[in-house]
Amino acid sequence: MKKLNLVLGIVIVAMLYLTSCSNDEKKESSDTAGIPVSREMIAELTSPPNVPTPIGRRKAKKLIVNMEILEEEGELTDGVKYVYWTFGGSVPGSFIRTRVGDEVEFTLSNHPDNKLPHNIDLHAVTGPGGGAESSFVAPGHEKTFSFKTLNPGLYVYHCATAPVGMHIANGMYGLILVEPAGGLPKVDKEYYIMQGDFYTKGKNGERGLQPFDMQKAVDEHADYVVFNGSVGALTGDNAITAKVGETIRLFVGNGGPNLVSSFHVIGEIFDKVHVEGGDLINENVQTTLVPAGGAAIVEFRVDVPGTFILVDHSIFRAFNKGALGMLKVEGEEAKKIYSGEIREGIYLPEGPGIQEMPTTDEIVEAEIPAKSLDEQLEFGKQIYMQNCFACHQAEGQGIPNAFPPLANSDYLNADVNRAIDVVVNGLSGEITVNGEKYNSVMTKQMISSDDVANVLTYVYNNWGNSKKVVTKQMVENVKNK
Ligand code: HEC
Ligand SMILES: [Cu+2]
Repeated sequence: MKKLNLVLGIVIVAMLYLTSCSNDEKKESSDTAGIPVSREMIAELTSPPNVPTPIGRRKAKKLIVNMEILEEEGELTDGVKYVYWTFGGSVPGSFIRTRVGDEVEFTLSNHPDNKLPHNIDLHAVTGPGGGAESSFVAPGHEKTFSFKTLNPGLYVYHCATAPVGMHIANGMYGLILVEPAGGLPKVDKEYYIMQGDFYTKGKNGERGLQPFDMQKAVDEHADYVVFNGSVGALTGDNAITAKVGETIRLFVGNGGPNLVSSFHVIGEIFDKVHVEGGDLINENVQTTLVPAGGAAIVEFRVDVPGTFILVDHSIFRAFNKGALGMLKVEGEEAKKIYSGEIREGIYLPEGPGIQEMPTTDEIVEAEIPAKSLDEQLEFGKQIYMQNCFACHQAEGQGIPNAFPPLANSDYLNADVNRAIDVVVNGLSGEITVNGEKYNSVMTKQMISSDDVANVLTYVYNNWGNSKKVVTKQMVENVKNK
């Protein structure tokens, strides 16, 4: 009888415990908007692979985040220069660490030397565009908006200014962590790693300053796939480190713009993975998927010394395109766990040009030229919507301070050969259109002579322009001059 009472007692206590638990949880997730904030605090921002101090037991605060956008030249790999567009001067951008209930006051400033307008879409924001609509900012200006962190997790942020893919491809992404109340469990080491794919005019390894290649980006033919913005950002002297017996937490993000990452550490098993950066915890995982525009938190204890290689297990990306990092672990060997010899540098990047197969010439499909003015206008409209619309807008009205208008444009109408040249070769430097100054960059448009003729004919015959007809021959003349 006594035994039965005891069992009953335990069952009742357990039931009470379970119900109170689930009530608490509900409170947590539905009431985070109501968490009060006490005082103000300036957020610590860090560049990769470092992360700011854990939130620990601190209360929710008004958290001031000041982030500056910088467009600057960097090195994609030895001898290959690239103009990165960055949040805070690094790729990925500065790591932001918050807790649930924080009221984040976010100021985004666009350095006066920058060429383009930008904005920020934080996946941790509940609100239109994730902040993008409130943060669109021209060079030399700043914008402030605020949001409350409602959901814990690891989130991507990125620029969402048209052409969105181009801004992301140039490095405009990073991570923002929202810790639960009381913080994540303590670990010994934390690091920040983010994958991205890059598209250059030249092949992988071709030296010099390499411009972004829109066509390769559209085709998803990445020349480089890297961790933390460049080949070698996490290898050799840049490797992340730990000691035997330490617990490690990696905040892993993927900026894309295109590729999904199969994140894996050679010689380790993830003890825990916060799947997709959310609450679901999986255990004993070999490889975890990190979607483009997504993240994961992986945790493991290092038990033996050696160099552990971080890869995107889509393996040509690792050994031939750069998606390879290193974790160097020092300490006592643990023969019970691993008895073999430990050699460093078994896995070395192989580089691009080693096992190239002989190629046959690319087959170029014959263009079908437009047979009438109507057809030219129809084809031209399609090209416009695919290639020009993102910047110059649907009615050719442009965007003030950023993209000049094509509607009623005195610059366009004054000189047809100059307009052809702009589309064929791109344009940078100061120009004046309808009395307004623009000093920005238009990338060279990788379209055929027929398409240049069609799109310009479409533009000239719309929105109050001078109704010129541009022929393929005129385009070829400009190309050959
Ligand atoms: C990435 C954004 C972008 C795209 C895409 C783009 N342009 Fe431009 N375009 C610009 C910018 C910026 C300038 C001004 C450059 C400067 O300040 O030197 C410009 C200037 C021009 C001009 C001369 C100025 C004017 O307003 O008349 C023409 C003509 C033009 N673009 C046509 C096109 C056409 C046609 C396409 C599509 C085939 C296109 N552009 C695609 C950004 C873009
Ligand atoms: Cu941008």
